[in-house]
Amino acid sequence: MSLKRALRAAAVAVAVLLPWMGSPSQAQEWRGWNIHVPDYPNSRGMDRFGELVMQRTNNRIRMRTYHNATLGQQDEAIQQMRLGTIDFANYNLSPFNNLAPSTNVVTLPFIFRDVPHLHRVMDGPVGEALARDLEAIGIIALAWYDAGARSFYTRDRQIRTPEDMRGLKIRVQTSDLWIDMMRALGANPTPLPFGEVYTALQSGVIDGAENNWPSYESQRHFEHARIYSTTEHSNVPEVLAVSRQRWQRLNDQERNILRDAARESAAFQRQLWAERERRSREIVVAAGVTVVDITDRRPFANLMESVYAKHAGTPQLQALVRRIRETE
Ligand code: BDP
Repeated sequence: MSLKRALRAAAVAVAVLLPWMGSPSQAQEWRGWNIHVPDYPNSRGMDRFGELVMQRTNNRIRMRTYHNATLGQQDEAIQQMRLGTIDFANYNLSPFNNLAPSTNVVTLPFIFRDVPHLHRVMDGPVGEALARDLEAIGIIALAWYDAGARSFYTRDRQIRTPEDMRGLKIRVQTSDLWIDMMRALGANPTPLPFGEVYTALQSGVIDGAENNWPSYESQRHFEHARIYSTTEHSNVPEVLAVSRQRWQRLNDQERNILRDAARESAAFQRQLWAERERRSREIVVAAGVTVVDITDRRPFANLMESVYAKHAGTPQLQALVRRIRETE
């Protein structure tokens, strides 16, 4: 090979390899995935995370969050992070149920006693076990976001007892645990992406769905599902995560900056969350939604034994369930 050709080949190799080597001091653009509207607590938490990282790295890591699921629905976005085409995101933990076993434990119905209990669990050893499982599939968990309690909302039927759920077509996230939970209640589970729920409610393809107050309100599901019954059957939390591919190329100082920024953004999100739950409830009530307040949830909880046995039945998962129950 002539010297000229060898030099040209070397130059091409450098041009191709440089972006992959990604030396940490080099400026980087990070794309963030988010499913929610821009003023949602999680969206504002992610924006705060991005601002803090940019400031503290002197704009070496530039972060932009794409709200409103413009980069795709949740299941696709998880795959994209694993492939390294999405760099950071806020995900609900249910879509990980079939991928990372310990996420089943925090999705289980009626597992948390209240919000302070949930925070203590997530900020302790159970949270660490979840983070290890997520890392194994390419997702680095930096902090946990609140997602409140999920309840059923329906087009026509008020839900007071499990008998009221019989035969109802209820939308769920893509997760075997959720499918079995609905079956145990006598309902007919229909997995659908979040972005399709509004139209499915409108057209009557489904009879109802389940979510927290802020999602029910901000996605305008209340326009077609006019009855909200406070079963509060799950408190599955959310993660603020970055892709392992990006993470592996950061130095220690950068990792610390990201961890601190994530922790601060989670404290901010949790504070906004509590306010937004109240406000969303007020908005839908003012819009004429019927709220069915359920005070005795035991008839629902009593039907969940088979779900616990099937989805948290291994010794490891049983140990995590025990840990959660023993957490003060
Ligand atoms: C919302 C979560 C979001 C989920 C959505 C759903 O914040 O991540 O995608 O529920 O039900 O509460 O799909």
